[in-house]
Amino acid sequence: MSPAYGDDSPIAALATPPGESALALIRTSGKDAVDRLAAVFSRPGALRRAPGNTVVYGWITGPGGERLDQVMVSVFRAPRSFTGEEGAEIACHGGSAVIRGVLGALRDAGFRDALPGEFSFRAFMNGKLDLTRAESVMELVFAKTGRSRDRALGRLSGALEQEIRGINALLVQVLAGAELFLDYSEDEVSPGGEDGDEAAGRLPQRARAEEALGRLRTLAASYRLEKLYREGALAVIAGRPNAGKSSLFNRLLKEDRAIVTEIPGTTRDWIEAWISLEGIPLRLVDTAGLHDAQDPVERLGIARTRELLAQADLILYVIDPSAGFEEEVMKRGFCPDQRSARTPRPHREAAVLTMWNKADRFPPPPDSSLLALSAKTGEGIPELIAAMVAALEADFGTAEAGASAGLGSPRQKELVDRAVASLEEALDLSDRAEPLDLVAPLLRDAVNALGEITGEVSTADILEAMFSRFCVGK
Ligand SMILES: Nc1nc2c(ncn2[C@@H]2O[C@H](COP(=O)(O)OP(=O)(O)O)[C@@H](O)[C@H]2O)c(=O)[nH]1
Ligand SMILES: [Mg+2]
Repeated sequence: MSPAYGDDSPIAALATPPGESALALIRTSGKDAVDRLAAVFSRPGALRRAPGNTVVYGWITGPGGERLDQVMVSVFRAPRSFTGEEGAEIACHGGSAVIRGVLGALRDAGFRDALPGEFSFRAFMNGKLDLTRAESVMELVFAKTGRSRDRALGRLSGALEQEIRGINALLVQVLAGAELFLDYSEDEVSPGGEDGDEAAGRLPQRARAEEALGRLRTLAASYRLEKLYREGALAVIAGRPNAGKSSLFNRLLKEDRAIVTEIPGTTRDWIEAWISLEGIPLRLVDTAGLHDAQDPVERLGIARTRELLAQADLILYVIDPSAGFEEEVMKRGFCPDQRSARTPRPHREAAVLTMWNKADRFPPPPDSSLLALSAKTGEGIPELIAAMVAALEADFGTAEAGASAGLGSPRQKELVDRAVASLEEALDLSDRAEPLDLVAPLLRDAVNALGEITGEVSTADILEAMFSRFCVGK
């Protein structure tokens, strides 16, 4: 039978990337993990006696007692460990033969290979982490910028969990009030009697329900911005050949990555790189110039440019004033050629920043509203960066002042949306004086949705689907 989440066998996994490095970390967890490890350790007594949170030096040994590697073992005793179980972390040398050897010895000692996310799964099952914190661990692994990391750390330290639990506490009070009222009216008030419609129309503690709804909506609204920090945005540099797109790409990257020449059509395939735009992870793409190309390779490049433009969150449109359509630009405020970029936007409007490049040699007219810059000298680049940040914030939203809690995964967003919808319907029914026994189940559903976010209410399927997306060793 294949191993499953939730069995309690001792597990082991490499937690660092495979390959050559100074050190590698191999994690173990499970009942009697330290004793088992002692069976393949040069100083079994020292290891068995080691208290929690101490480090023991020694050798991992093979089946014939031969030395496999010199290691440091950190010992953890239940419940004071990441998983809540007994465990040991082996810092060995980071070579593939060493790692294979140590993992082999662990298998001989009765450890099985951990499933993806199984350490976090056990931490959750043992009450060490709620689901929002468990998810933030994976966010931390993938965080691309300092700000992405800070957002994930806020969730790891429980900012989102607390907010969800706070909102849930409000809703539980509202629900309890409604249910009490229902019980009371069943027992004490004769149906259809004088007091019969008391049970209708009035949601006890309505103000609390409204406060909960407001806080849930704030959380839902945080999602796009959080997603921006987590996954980043796509910015595509476009414009006619020779406008200076590759020069701008290199300038923003602070590196000579793309080839720059005075020959039009130099960039044929697109080039991309991730940059941190004041903490926003940005996938920046340099593209082939847009024009009526005859060369088949160039035409394919242009087709790709159009595909990228269709997906972009931000389009940086570079105008070349030396190419002789300054007047048009001046009059209309944008390049006539911009329309030939024919940016199909299936999902949403991408923000377009149009810039006047080569301002070092061709100063823009005084009344021009375009961003003037020089990719060559760097003049105007800080202003461009500020405009890019502003455009993305206008699109994705800015963090509400003081709001530390934000949503960190699509799973959380779906559940908050479900809670908002149920709560809105509950309030609507109560406004229309519908009976409370129609309102109460909706409140209950909102409470359940919030319970699923933290994991208080969850099923094996949901947990498995979630943790199996994690890295092995986490
Ligand atoms: N004077 C000046 N020349 C520039 C500037 N930006 C690019 N160029 C020049 O314009 C030519 C085309 O630049 P490139 O970045 O390859 O343009 P692309 O075809 O749009 O990628 C090169 O000779 C660059 O040195 C600028 O800001 N000022
Ligand atoms: Mg180029």
